[in-house]
Amino acid sequence: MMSPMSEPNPAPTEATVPQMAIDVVSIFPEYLAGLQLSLIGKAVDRGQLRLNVHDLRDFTFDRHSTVDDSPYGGGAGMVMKAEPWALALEHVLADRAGHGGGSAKPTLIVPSPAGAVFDQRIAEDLAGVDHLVFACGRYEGIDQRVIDWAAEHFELRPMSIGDYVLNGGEVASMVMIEAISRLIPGVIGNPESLTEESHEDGLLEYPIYTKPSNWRGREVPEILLSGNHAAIARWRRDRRLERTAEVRPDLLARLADLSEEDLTALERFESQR
Ligand code: 6GU
Repeated sequence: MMSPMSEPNPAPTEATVPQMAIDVVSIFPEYLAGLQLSLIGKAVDRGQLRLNVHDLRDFTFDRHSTVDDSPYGGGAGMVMKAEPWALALEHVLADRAGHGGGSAKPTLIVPSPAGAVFDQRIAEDLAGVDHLVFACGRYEGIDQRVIDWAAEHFELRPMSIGDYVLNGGEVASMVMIEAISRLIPGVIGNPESLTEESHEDGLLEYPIYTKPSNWRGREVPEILLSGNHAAIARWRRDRRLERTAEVRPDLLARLADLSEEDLTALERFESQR
């Protein structure tokens, strides 16, 4: 299993070429320990993913391992100093060269509420990249000059996970790593469950049920017990349209390819409201 610190992963149990390398730099590397669990940890064990978490304080040389200082121009809070970040990112670049590297620049994701909003389309895009680096800032953010410097060595992607404020980039990075890594072929068990899920085609998922068919007096919708696969597929499509219209009308507005049947179903839901 991955060490939460800067140690490389142990040798994979099977000889596999990693499909992606992920580096995370943080002052709280222990935060990222959760990535060892479940499917992501297994992919690391199988050698499909190379995952290294680095402690930013390993790249400081003063007695207090200082990573922050007060902002020029004044203002509240602290700013992360440029030099530890430059040294950490240079370490990641050198490490990449040691692993044969790719020809393209690695992608540097800087989690920040000021970034573009991460979504399923971006996750799919990033799942095709061979090396992702996450720079988890804390405090008010990172000195802009090291971000500008990094743009010369990395494909820079400032990313937000939504319109709210977190204390740092660690949790946001874990969200993005989970969303991205499960799209890498072979990392998640069942590829069909990838195509049949919310957001994959812009609609929310239909409601699902399992045994018993009567639970505390509540029946499973009868059509699901009918064995009529075409009718079940239509029912599920209708429930997806209904749910999306109800909860996320913004998603429906973006869909161009709704069928005649879909539009009729939507009109029916609309007239019932
Ligand atoms: Cl990526 N980072 C922080 N600190 N706050 C956020 C965020 C990221 N996305 C939304 N809020």
